[in-house]
Amino acid sequence: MAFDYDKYIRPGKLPHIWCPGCGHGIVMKGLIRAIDSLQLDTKNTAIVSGIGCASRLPGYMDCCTLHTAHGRAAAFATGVKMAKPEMNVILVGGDGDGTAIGGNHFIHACRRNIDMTYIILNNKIYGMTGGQFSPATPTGAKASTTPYGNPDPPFDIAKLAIGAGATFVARGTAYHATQIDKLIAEAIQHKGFSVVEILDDCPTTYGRRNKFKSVIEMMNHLKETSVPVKAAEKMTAEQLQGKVLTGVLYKEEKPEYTTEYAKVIERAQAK
Ligand SMILES: Cc1ncc(C[n+]2csc(CCOP(=O)(O)OP(=O)(O)O)c2C)c(N)n1
Ligand code: SF4
Ligand SMILES: [Mg+2]
Repeated sequence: MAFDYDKYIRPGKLPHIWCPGCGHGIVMKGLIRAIDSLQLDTKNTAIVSGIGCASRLPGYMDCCTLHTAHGRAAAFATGVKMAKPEMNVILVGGDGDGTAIGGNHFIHACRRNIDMTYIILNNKIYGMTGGQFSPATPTGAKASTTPYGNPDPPFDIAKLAIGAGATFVARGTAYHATQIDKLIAEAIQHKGFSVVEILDDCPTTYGRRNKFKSVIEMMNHLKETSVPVKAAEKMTAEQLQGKVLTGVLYKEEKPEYTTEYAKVIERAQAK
């Protein structure tokens, strides 16, 4: 029997705003399958976003949702988790929202190791506002603000998360759609701050400027440039040139923030 996505979608919120060929819908379906596989109670699951095409995702989902200010999803989500530690808290947003205007909130959420899952939809561009370059735009790529090629080096978002202290970091792609739910489900089950970067596509503002002739070409690019971590172990540095690793990239157990904060309250009340 076909999977029933409709039971997680808010009736009346469709059609969605995404362009034909946009990868964001693929990620949303992965998130829905992850929530379903873990049998999360949607009334006890908060999905929080900032601003951008990616950040419109929670609005379609029949969960407890917050569409907040640009770059501030981590701040609002932290408030939700601190007030209701028993809730499942999932953040969704784009590369621009999470690593440009929201970069500060992102690194500090990683550092605190608060038990939430941040799904970053990295299409390497500010899609919603017409294709300005983001901190994830590759060097040399064309954006509306870099018509002669981007001079900046991009962030490796997964490495940034690991460096800032996230205790579970994974990466997938919109091409490998059937792996997205598994990565997200593992991240949600991890006790601590988990980041799942999904490389996806924006054919409208990135693809057209960067000579991708079709969405299929963009999807094939995601396929050809990604290598699962296990396969990478058997490859030489030369073979890995220009490739990105996918799968679970990092995992460790560390004290979780809301649990530690409860101990602080206990100590204060014992005085
Ligand atoms: C304070 C503020 N600054 C700028 C904007 C304009 N703005 C809206 S979305 C966006 C970028 C979104 O890019 P990204 O997070 O990568 O999402 P995408 O649209 O690519 O999915 C910007 C700059 C805004 N809404 N608020
Ligand atoms: S502009 Fe880009 S990111 Fe936004 S909906 Fe269209 S394809 Fe998706
Ligand atoms: Mg983007």
